[in-house]
Amino acid sequence: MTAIDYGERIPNNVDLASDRRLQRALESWQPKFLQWWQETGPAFPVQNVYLRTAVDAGREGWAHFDHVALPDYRWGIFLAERDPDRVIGFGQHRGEPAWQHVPGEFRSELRRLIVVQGDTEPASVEQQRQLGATAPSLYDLRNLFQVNVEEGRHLWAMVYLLHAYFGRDGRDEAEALLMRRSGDADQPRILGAFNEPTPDWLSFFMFTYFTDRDGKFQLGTLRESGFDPLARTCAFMLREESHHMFVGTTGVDRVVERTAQLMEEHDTDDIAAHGGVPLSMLQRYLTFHYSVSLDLFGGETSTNVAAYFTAGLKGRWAEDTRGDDHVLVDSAAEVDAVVDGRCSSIEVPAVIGLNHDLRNRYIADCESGVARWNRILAEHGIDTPLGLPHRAFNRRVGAFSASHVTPDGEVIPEPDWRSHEAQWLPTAADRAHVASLMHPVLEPGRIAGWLAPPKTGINDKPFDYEYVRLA
Ligand code: BYC
Repeated sequence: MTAIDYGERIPNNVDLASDRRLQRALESWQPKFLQWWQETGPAFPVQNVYLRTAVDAGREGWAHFDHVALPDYRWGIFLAERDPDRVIGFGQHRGEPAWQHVPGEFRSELRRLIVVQGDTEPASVEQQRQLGATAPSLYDLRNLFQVNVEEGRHLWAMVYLLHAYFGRDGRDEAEALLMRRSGDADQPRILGAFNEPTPDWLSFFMFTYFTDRDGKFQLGTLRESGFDPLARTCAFMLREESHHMFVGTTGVDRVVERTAQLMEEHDTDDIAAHGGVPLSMLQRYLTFHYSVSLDLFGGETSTNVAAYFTAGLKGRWAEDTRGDDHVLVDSAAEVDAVVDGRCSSIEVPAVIGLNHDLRNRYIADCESGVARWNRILAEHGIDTPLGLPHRAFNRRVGAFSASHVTPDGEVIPEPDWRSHEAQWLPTAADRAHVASLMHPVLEPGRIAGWLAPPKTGINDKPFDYEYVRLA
């Protein structure tokens, strides 16, 4: 294993220096990346930020914290350690040595998976570009920038694979990753949720809870890949990703906490006038972000996912804990479907239903978040809990996309659904209220009035630490 060399123009632990052609190709992509970062990355000017930088791909002491000027952040290529004995864990090649090169017959599928994964990373940076200007504290501003630089690094992770293993096509795809833009009418990002705006910090916390969590689960399936460089890249990305989950989980925690405090203090549900986010509004934001994130798992039945699994390219979440044959040729599974006008399920070959399998794991994880937010509410004596809507609600992709389904899972005519939409999904008035709360609070130790301060700081620093030095 090569240690991470920060003496190189592109820090890496893949011994880039030994492959001059690849190094040159990546060095010519680097200024285009920096230009993209300049144009679409964080717009809020700061002097420097207390950031975590990866210094080792091993388990212990892998990160280093220091104040860094954002343009000087060292984006690099870090793969988790290689296990020379690793074998493919699923599909028709189960038991064969993991591939160190791209098998010719799976080239386009593998490239597609890497491109889709890669496309989400810059998209999220673009979506969050303007948030710095309304940060509720220096602590939060620092976390935003940390998430942004790491999503930028995750783009590097995918671009490395494209350049190193896919020749000319890979280099073209790497260029295209810098050309598409979140929300652009002509060149949008590939997946739906990555074209939705993230205009305020409540959306940011919901995004990092629900949408980054899709990232956790998708990366978990790619970590199982028979293509070893992809598996190793994703293993390392997942380590960074856990901080993004933390930002979402504790971000929503803190909004819920503050909402509950204001409800108690003023003895009313209607805390909008007191500078808080009312529970009903929180519920609508939660419902929106959850439902668009469910779409990110693709259709309930998919021949794409069957092909990925059978080929050994994309496994299941926690593949090695599954008590079946890991090939699934003769297995069946129940997946969600609309049957006779109702939300129900149908039996399909298991390989066709693997998006559903992954979505189920994701839903269980999301339920744990809701349970923790409800515990916070209960601690304040509030017994109107938050909840996840039915999985069929507000779907644009898959079995339910043609139906209009209530948050309770009832299929209803479209006009009825439309007449209730404002109860279920964020309204223009909700967005205007949340926007009205977004005033920057940028003195160390201070916090905006619509969320509680964090329980602990970053890397053992106190909350009032100067996490960001302003320009
Ligand atoms: N929007 O066969 P189907 C992250 C397309 S997030 C638009 O049902 P499949 C992160 C689909 O591409 C994780 N299009 O689906 C989070 C297909 O098009 P083609 C990102 C969609 O292929 C926060 C067609 O519809 N990683 O890391 O089985 C911040 C039929 O689809 C959508 C991955 O997604 C949609 N929502 O599964 C930063 C992993 N859904 O091929 C980062 C890699 C489907 O017919 N990607 N379509 O033209 C995949 O595994 C699969 O591409 C998907 C879709 C799971 C996305």
